[in-house]
Amino acid sequence: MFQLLTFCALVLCASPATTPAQQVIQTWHRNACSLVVCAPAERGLPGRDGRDGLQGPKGERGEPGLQGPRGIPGPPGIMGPAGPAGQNGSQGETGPKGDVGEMGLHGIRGLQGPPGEIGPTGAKGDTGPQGERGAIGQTGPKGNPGTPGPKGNQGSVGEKGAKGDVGARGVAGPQGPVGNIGPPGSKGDKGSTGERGTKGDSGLSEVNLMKNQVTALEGQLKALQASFTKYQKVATFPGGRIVGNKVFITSGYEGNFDDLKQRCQQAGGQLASPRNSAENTAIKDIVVLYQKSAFLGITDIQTEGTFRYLNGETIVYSNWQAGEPNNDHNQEDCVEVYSSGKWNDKSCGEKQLIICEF
Ligand code: MAN
Ligand code: CA
Repeated sequence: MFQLLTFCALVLCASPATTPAQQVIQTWHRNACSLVVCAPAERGLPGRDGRDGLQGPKGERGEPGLQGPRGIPGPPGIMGPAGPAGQNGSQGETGPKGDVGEMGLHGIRGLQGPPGEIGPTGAKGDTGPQGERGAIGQTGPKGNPGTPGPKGNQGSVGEKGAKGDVGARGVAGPQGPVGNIGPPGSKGDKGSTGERGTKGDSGLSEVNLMKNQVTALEGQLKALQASFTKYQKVATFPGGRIVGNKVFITSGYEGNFDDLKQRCQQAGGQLASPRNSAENTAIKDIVVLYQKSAFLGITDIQTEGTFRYLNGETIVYSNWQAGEPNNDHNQEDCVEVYSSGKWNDKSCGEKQLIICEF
């Protein structure tokens, strides 16, 4: 088989095939393994229908074809030079308000503000603890002498007797009441610790020690009372009187109201200002002793007809002479005490006896 094919190929390839039809023929011959004449035929036998005809003459030129589709645009040309600047356009109208922007970041904390005003005063505090018991009060003043006994009945007329003896001295009056307990003293500072004492006797108990101390204190107190009484006598001689807690005393000086008032104040007291009959009597006694009327610490300078103490308080006691106060000549604002103890309103410019109270 292989040799046959080789043989056939030698025969057929004498001239190359030039048309599709020739190629078909060559192919067919190879397969059928038959002899084919490849040179052109001249007036030979009629060819087989449809397979062996000659190629016809070239046809006339055809009508021009339809225009083809538009080509792809070419690349842009090179940019020309810049033209002159145009004029500014007129200002446009204000645009609409934009939307609210997003919330910004949290700001930095501000500086501390100034201090506030001072607050109102706080409520009153609780009452403090009760103070310690005060020291025992001073001994009261000596009592007034007792009143003399009633006068006896008149006897029958006898013979003229001899001159009688001098009568016995009257009995001293009873001692006055103990004075009021003084106000509690303020607590003293704690003393420094003393040096250690020598060892005491072992015989006395603590109670006995205290008894001895009390006995010693009683003796000291008795001596103090005696001394105090003596000094009271000295202090009130001759123009002084003691009534309760008050001491009325004169120096014998005489002056107008303002003068006397100032002198009593400088001495740490004030012009005598009786608040009851006992005090008024003590003042009267001094007036009698010095035989000179005295000004009281009472006036109606502030309001005519209304008498007040020097501290402005309206008087709580009075002992006016009948017909007084009369504000004689419309210039009597001060008060004088007569030797009777009665009061009269008097011109403050008059000179009177000074009596101060302490
Ligand atoms: C008389 C009376 C008093 C008056 C004095 C003035 O004694 O009229 O009322 O105060 O004179 O010196
Ligand atoms: Ca008068």
